[in-house]
Parts: sequence; C-alpha cells; structure tokens
Amino acid sequence: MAMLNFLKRGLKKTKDGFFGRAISMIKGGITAEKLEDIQELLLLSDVGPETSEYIIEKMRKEKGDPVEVLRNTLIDLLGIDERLKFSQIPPTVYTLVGVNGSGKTTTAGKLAWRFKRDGKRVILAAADTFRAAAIEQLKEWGKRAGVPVIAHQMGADVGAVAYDAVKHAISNGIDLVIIDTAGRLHTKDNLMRELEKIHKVISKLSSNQPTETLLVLDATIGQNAIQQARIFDKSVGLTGIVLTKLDGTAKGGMILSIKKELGIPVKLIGIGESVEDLRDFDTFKFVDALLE
Ligand SMILES: Nc1nc2c(ncn2[C@@H]2O[C@H](COP(=O)(O)OP(=O)(O)OP(=O)(O)O)[C@@H](O)[C@H]2O)c(=O)[nH]1
Ligand SMILES: [Mg+2]
Repeated sequence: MAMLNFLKRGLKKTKDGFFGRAISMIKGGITAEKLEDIQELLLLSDVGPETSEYIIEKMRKEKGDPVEVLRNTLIDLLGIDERLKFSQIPPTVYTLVGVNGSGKTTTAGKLAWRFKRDGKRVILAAADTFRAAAIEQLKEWGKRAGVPVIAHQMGADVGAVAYDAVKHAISNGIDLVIIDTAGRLHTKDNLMRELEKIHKVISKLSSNQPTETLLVLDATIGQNAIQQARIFDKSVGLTGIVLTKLDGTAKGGMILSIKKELGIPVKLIGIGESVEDLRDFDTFKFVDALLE
C-alpha cells in the first residue's frame, strides 16, 4: 500500500495529464468521439503516434469494461518487468550512461544507498573526470550512502578509474561497483568510444562485465528519449533503462513506447531527488498507480 501511494505521488503529473482524464471519459462507455479525444491526450502525454494508435485500436475492438481494456493494454505494452541482475561471481558492476543532466550521479547515489541498506558491500567509481565538481558531487553521495568512492584527479583517464574500482572490489570482497560516467551527447563518436573503453578495461579484469549497462533517461524529454536510447544501445549495448524525473513531468506516457520500440526493459524509475526516490520498475504497480 505504501508503495502504491508513493508511486501515485510520483506519477501525479502524468496521471493528471492523461490517465485520470481518460478514465473519467471512458467510464460511461466508449464512443468514436471519446476515442478521438483520448488519442489526442495520448499524443499530448508523449505516448508516441504508433503506440497511441495501438492503444486506441485495442479500445475500439476489445469488448468488456473499457477501464479493464485500457489496463490490459498498458500491461501488455509495458511487458513483464525485469529486475537488476547480479553477477554470479562478485563483484557485480553497473555502469550508468546518458546525456548531460539526465540523473546519472543521483541514480548512482540512490543505488548505493539502497544496496548498502540491504547489507551489500558497495563502492562508487567516479568515472566522470571532466569536471572537479562531478567528482565532489559523487563523494557527497558516497557520504550520504555511507559507501567509499574510488576517484582520481580531474581529467584522469576514465578507463583507469574503472580499472582501479573493479580491481579494488575484487581484492576487497566488494559485492557491487557502481560506475558514474560523464554526460555525453549521443552524437559525439569520441565520447561514445570512451564508454567502450571503460567496458573493455573492466571486462579484462572480470569476464561477463559489466553486469548491467544502464541508460539513464530524463522522462521530461518525452519521445526524444527513444532516439537517444537507440544510439547508446548501438554503441555500448544497453541492458536496461533508468527513467528519471517522472515526478516532474506530464510526459510519463513515453514509458509506454520504450519496450515496444526498443525492446529494452525499464528497470528502475526515479520519482524525486531524495535517496529513497528510486524504485524497481514494477509493471502492475505502475499501471495501478496510473489508473486508480
Ligand atoms: N525531480 C527529480 N529530479 C531528479 C531525479 N533524478 C535526478 N534529478 C535531478 O536532476 C539533476 C541532475 O542530476 P544529476 O544526477 O547530476 O545528473 P547527471 O546525469 O549526473 O548530470 P551530468 O553529470 O552533468 O551529466 C539534479 O538536480 C537531480 O537532483 C528524479 O527522479 N526526480
Ligand atoms: Mg553526473
């Protein structure tokens, strides 16, 4: 129950922008006119044209309670949720990638806090060496979470930071290494190659690494996120998506087209700025929060 209320609060804007309105419209039954209005609302919530069409078609064709039809369609689009993976042989390594300001460092900190609370031995790695402030920001998160931060100087080679962190983890029985990287434009080849380098370095130390390469996406950019994800996936091979700032947008509908268009699971959602505001993505709870 607590989880549902928490999610409802985080998804309020998206709910008010579309789902709440759609539900009050369809409760009394569906008409062609209502479907047109709903389609417009779907597009406004950045659900994307193809996915909007798919939802409207389902609602036109399927018989039964329209709210249930909508619920089943959303569940179908979001698919079965997937959890973060752990490596059989420690350490588990998560690399966080994404464009500037998407929420990578915040997500790294929240993850460290959560797994530390769960009794795991966690370290953070400051592989954003572009700005001194970025290293400081991660160190702050390290303090908040109570976990060590492996960092070099500003301008240091990011491969060397990742190498040190994973090596330290192997020699010290650390369960989880979370690597924070610099924000980069997905259109800049040299920066994308830097990420490949991080992966090359850690896969040399430990096979099957990294365990997860997570693209941190800012939900407020709506449908633009799809193109961003495609390019990151092509370059570094993503295992999952973290959708942040869902609390700050009415465009949360974009989550519905991610799985369908990219086939990459959303594994975590961020719905606020504090340590606790990051949750595993759970399809059923998510849909309940939007529709109830
Ligand atoms: N409301 C809200 N704000 C968030 C969330 N996640 C991150 N933020 C905020 O977004 C801003 C950018 O977050 P960072 O974690 O610094 O982003 P980043 O990707 O590391 O940024 P760069 O390192 O500059 O590329 C900060 O002000 C965060 O507090 C979220 O889920 N909800
Ligand atoms: Mg950062």
